[in-house]
Amino acid sequence: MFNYLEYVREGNFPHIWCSGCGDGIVLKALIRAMEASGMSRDEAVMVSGIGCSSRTPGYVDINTLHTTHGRAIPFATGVKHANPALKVIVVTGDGDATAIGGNHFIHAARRNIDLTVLLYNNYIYGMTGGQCSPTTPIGSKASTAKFGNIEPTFNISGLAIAAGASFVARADVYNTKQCEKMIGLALEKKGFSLVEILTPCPTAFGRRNKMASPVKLMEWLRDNTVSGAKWEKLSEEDREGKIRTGILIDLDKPEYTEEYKKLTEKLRTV
Ligand SMILES: Cc1ncc(C[n+]2csc(CCOP(=O)(O)OP(=O)(O)O)c2C)c(N)n1
Ligand code: SF4
Repeated sequence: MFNYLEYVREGNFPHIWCSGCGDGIVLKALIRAMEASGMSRDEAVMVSGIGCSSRTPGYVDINTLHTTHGRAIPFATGVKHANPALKVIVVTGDGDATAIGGNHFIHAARRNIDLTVLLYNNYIYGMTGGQCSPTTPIGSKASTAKFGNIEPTFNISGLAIAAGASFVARADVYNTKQCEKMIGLALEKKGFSLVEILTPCPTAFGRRNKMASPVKLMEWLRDNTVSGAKWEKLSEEDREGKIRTGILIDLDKPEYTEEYKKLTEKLRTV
C-alpha cells in the first residue's frame, strides 16, 4: 500500500486549495512519480514562485524553496549550478512562469539546464482572484477582462520547444495516469524538461466562465484533450479546437551544467 504520508508535511495540512481545485491531483501524481523514480528525497529540491500552484512545496517533505513571484526558475538554476547532482523540480503557474517570469522560462529552456518544470496551467491568476494570464483563452472572462479577453494566448509547450527544451509534454488532471507518467519521464530526463499540466480553477476561472462546478471543468478537460496516439489518427478537421497531450518533444542535447563542467576541466589543464 502506497504511503503518501511519507512524502507530505502533515503539519501543513489542511491545504489552502479550494474544493475542486486540480492542484491536489497534481501533488498526488508528483508524489507517485517521485516514488516510482526511486529518487532519494535528500537529493531532491523543489522550488516554486508565488501562486496557488506554487504552494505545492509547502506540502512536500523534501528540500523546498518558496521564492518570489516569477523567480522560481532563476533560484532553481542557482541550486542546480551550485550542486549539479541534485534533482531540481520547479513548480510554477501559467502567470508565474509565462508573465512575470517569462524571460527566465525562455532562457532556461534555451540553455537546456537540467530542471524538471511542472507548469500548472489553469488559464488564470488563481491566487490573486482571476486576472488574465498569458494563457487565458480568447473570449474568456476574467477580473481584468469583464467583457471577454481579446489577447491571443501563449502556447506554453510550443514556446518551450521553440526556445530549446529537450523534453516537453502536456498532461491534464482528468487523465491522472498520463499525468503521473509524464512527470516520471520528465524527472528521468537530463536537460530542461517541461510538463504543462492543465488543471481546473473553479473559483477564479470557472465561476466567471459558466463552469463553476468542478465537475464541468473536469468534463471539459475530458472532452477537449487528446493523447498522442489518438491525436495521430485524427484528421486536421477533427483536431480543430482540441488540445494534444502526451510527449511533444524528446531530444538528446548538451546540458548546461555538464557543458560548464567540461569547460572548467579543460581550462584547468591549460
Ligand atoms: C512582484 C509581484 N507581483 C505580483 C504579485 C501578486 N501575485 C501573487 S500570485 C500572482 C498570480 C499567480 O498566478 P499563477 O502563476 O497563474 O498561479 P495560480 O495562483 O493560478 O496557481 C500574483 C500576480 C506578487 N506576489 N509579486
Ligand atoms: S483560486 Fe483556483 S487555483 Fe487557487 S486554490 Fe482556488 S481553485 Fe485552486
